Amino acid sequence: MHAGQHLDIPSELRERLRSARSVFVLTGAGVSAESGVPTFRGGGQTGAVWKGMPFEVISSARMVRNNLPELWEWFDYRRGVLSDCRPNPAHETIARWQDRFQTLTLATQNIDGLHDEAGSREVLELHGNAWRARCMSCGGREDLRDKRPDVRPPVCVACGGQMRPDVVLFGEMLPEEVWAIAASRAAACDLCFVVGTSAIVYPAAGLPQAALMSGAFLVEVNPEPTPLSEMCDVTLRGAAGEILPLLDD
Ligand code: BJW
Ligand code: ZN
Repeated sequence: MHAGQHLDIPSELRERLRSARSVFVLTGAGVSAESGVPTFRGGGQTGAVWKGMPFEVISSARMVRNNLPELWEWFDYRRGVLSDCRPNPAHETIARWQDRFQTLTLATQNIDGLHDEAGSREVLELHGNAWRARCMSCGGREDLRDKRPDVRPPVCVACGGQMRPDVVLFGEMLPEEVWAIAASRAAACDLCFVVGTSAIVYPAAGLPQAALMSGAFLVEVNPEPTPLSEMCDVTLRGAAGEILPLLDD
């Protein structure tokens, strides 16, 4: 029996879903857990250590400077895992919400591209995308599916420069424009969902707090409590792929 099937959706949330005009959704690794993508900090399968290095070490700005080949090895491995993963009912429900609400903003910390694959448009990818490379000389971006997998680091077609994974590592700034849109939409929404994130990595974890401060109704979907749980109007404990479809009934 699935946890979500026993879950009662509070009537106030049903009412908010009916009346909401601007909905903001922040997702994290947990939304892709049921697709088989490992999370970082728990919740089933985790990918927190690789070759004896915690991911905070390997996924850090320092690795770009000190060991770019190993950083590529890590991300090539991760894409290998991702290539077998497909969107789950949580991604699909969020994609349907584009047609349900007047404004739907989806900001994700995930780099797996699964929201896009589920049909979400204009996904705000706060931490980049594992399927893209970025030139360290000219800033040009390329899809890795179009590049030779045996040349590492990949070489930029525009300028011949070395490329790096187009992801935001610890100690790096988030893409400025993506962040600006996410921050302003969070502050303008009336209903905010926080789905499958441990909510400890900043600045992303500040978005639901910005929504709350602007008067939004805050809903968390996560099997485990997080630092945000106490601030939420509703916490739905369970797997995103089971709970989110219940909100469409
Ligand atoms: C389910 C489920 C199911 C399971 N259904 N749910 C303030 C204090 C101290 C430090 C900082 C600070 N502000 C900023 C920092 C530094 C740092 C930071 O936040 N550190 C914290 C750990 C404290 N932030 C940064 O460095 C950021 N940049 C920045 O701040 O720039 C300014 C600056 C520049 C220079 C110097 C200082 C500041 C950048 C952060 C980039 C994060 N990048 C990563 C790696 C990306 C590449 C890669 O994939 O390798 O992004 S870290 C990793 O964590 C990844 C994730 O996007 C991110 C968030 O993790 P997420 O998604 O929440 O996953 P988990 O695994 O933590 O949680 C999964 C959840 O799902 C759990 O809650 C489960 O219960 C749940 N779950 N199954 C629903 N079926
Ligand atoms: Zn270039």
